[in-house]
Amino acid sequence: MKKNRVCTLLGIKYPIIQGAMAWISDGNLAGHVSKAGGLGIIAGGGMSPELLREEIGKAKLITNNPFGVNLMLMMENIESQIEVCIEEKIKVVTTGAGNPGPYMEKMKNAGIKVLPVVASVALAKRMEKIGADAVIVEGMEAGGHIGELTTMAFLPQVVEAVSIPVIGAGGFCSGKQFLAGLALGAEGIQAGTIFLTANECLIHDNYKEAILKARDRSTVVTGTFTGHPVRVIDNKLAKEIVSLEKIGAPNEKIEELGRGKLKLAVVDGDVSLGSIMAGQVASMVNHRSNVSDILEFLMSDLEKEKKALNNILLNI
Ligand code: TUI
Repeated sequence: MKKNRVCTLLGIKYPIIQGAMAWISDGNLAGHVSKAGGLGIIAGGGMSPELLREEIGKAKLITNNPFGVNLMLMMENIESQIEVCIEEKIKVVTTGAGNPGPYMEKMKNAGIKVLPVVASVALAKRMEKIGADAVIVEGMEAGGHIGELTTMAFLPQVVEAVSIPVIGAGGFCSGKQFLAGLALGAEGIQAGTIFLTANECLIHDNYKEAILKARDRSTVVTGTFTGHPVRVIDNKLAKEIVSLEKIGAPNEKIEELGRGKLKLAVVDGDVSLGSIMAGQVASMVNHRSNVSDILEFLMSDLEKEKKALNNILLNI
């Protein structure tokens, strides 16, 4: 049987990528995910090149397995971040919030596998044309900065449109969802929210408690009107932003209110006035565990659901 293309491409055991989470996925979390057989990703967004190098160093102390770095394309220090990735011989870069076209050749020449997050079928096709190794298709079930389409509708459209491997993101946190992603044509998944309560995830405990307490309708999308939709757990800050949006307050005022608020929740543990970014599956994350247990759970739950689905299919 042919090996899974995502595992072969990335040199990993399980086709599971830990989604980059700004202020959250550091060298420690990424190192442990890669050590356990997935692909850990250090979120470069908001980091200085020096800090990025430091976090890469931490991950290297944890594992010799490959791990990746996520680059947010609107960062002004993007060029120096790419230099750090090249110097540190990073194997995989994922990109978010834009078009990595201008940097593609440089990264490919350095032997980096480039996996852009795409927000449309057109961008996915363009990425394939300019040499992307795979694309990450993120539905709006995801946490943080999101696009407009759902995983269910968007993922199979990209799968039809490109020949490179497609990785599904947004809404993945169990064997059933993993299996559904594979059924839609994904060859791997990216999951972020499921790692928020991992013991190796070094965020403030209040943030973890907010995830553990979350229910099915606990997340809301702020910033729809400013053109920067962000999914967060509903709290005082989210309500303030949404009410400003409803009265048509100027974009600058709304963006100003949101500035620095992710750090406030992640580092200071202010879960009332901070931004608790999380996906819709936050309600399914109900306990704390080690990263390796999370990966083992996803793989064994997938196996269980494969069998259950086989039985269902026999009767239809
Ligand atoms: O980037 C993310 N998720 C994020 S970034 C982040 S940090 C942040 N902090 C405060 C406010 C906003 C963000 C938190 N979560 N996901 C990847 C992603 N990329 N989602 C959507 C896109 C995207 C959007 C447009 C990808 C490409 C794109 O291309 C535009 C074009 O050129 O067509």
